[in-house]
Amino acid sequence: MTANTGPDWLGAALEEIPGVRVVRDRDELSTFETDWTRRFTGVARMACLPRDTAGVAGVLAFCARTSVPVVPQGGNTGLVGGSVPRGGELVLSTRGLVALSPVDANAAQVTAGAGVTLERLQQHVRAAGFDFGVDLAARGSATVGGMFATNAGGTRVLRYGSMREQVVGFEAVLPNGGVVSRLGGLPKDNTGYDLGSLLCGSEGTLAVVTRLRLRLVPLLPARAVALVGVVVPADAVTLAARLRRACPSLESLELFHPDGLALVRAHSGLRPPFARDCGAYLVAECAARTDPTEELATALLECPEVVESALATGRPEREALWAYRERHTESINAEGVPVKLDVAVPVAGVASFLRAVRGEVGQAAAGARAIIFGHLGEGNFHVNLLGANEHEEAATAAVLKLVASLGGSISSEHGVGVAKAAYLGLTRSPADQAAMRAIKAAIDPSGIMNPGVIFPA
Ligand code: FAD
Ligand code: 2HG
Ligand code: ZN
Repeated sequence: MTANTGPDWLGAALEEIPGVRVVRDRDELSTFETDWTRRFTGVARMACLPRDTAGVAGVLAFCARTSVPVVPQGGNTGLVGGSVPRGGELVLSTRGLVALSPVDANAAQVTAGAGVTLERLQQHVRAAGFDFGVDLAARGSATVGGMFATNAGGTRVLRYGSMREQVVGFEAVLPNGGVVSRLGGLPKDNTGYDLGSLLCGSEGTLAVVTRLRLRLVPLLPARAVALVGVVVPADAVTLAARLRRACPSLESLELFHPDGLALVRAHSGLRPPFARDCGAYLVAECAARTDPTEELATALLECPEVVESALATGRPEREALWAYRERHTESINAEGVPVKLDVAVPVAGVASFLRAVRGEVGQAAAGARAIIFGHLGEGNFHVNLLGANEHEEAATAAVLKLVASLGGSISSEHGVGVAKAAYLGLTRSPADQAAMRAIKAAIDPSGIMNPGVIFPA
């Protein structure tokens, strides 16, 4: 391989690795340098796109030998700044790893390259009569590798769990170039440490995942969606608990507030869902082999918290109701560059959290707007702050401390990235952090993998 000399020694060396495309052009590089929110941006030294596992191994082995820091990147839809360079790293894009095996119908599994988008995976497995257990609005760009690396959640966790629960095997390249492959699809395999579980949620700080063996779920053809208005957010919490008990086919329970609805409407032109305004809104989706509309409608009839409701069974009508919830992220982005906080509290603390959080933001950052929505089923809320200006850090600290005081999580489904690294100590003890750092040092001794992510630089 090319000697470590000359101005372009890195690019020249990477280009010698079969199947690796190197990007040096500044215009093309800029597409790898800024995150989806526009909050996180940095200059990449260059980018490379391997087309197979051997290519990834060649790149990582060379970078470890020459101490070149690497930022793995999938669809670049991550919301915590972990997928873009901070300054001078090599971006290793997985977009070339797009192989997709035929669906193994007997095992209800499929093997997907890390760069396969969620949408492509969904189309592929649905054509074979299966479905994938995780769904999220960034499906057109988010890759399965990125979803694994962040242990993505989304709108179906209530029924199927997060990304970790969908993975029966993985292939990954360690920073020394070693390839770990456990793609046999064995639902039971207790041979030593569960490295896949460790890599899931490691945000590119330990390895580059190259392929995943994924568990599939039945494709449920009959669906019903309800959009419900309630008087106060606490009513949505009670209502959610009732629906969980009453509807065995329940798949999603999502929450949003009137300020978020107004923002979505302003940016999308959608009509108001109801004639009168409500204090909070809940989206509930049921899915089954036979039509679950009656199950959902009957359950709602028995819930005194419901003041407004709309029910949809056909796909376009269901999508129209979901749009009020799913279009929050893009509408917030259209308004400005938000501070994104992705937190969770135990079910018992949800009502207290929703009562207190706006007050905390108001005290820390007068005039800031807090748009709060999310996955009520898991107590997972997205607190998006607009207009916090010079008080962004104070408002972030106030919300995360509130979450910690309620026994919650400061990073529920998006990851720590660089955005939350400074706050790790709020919910992870010194012993816990020391164990995580020891793992990082053992697997990535030269510290080339996504430096600054999870652990402060
Ligand atoms: P990237 O953004 O490219 O990377 C994310 C992290 O993973 C980075 O740290 C990166 O270094 C690392 N990484 C990426 N690929 C690999 C790999 N192959 N090996 C090792 N490390 C890797 N998230 C949710 O959990 N639930 C939601 O409901 C949800 N909805 C969203 C809606 C919108 C509109 C948007 C923009 C984002 C949403 N997200 C959601 C966040 C985002 O889509 C997820 O975090 C997703 O998992 C990121 O996938 P990606 O391919 O874009 O990864
Ligand atoms: C969602 O649930 C995503 O829609 C994005 O996790 C959340 O924009 C956000 O803060
Ligand atoms: Zn979410």
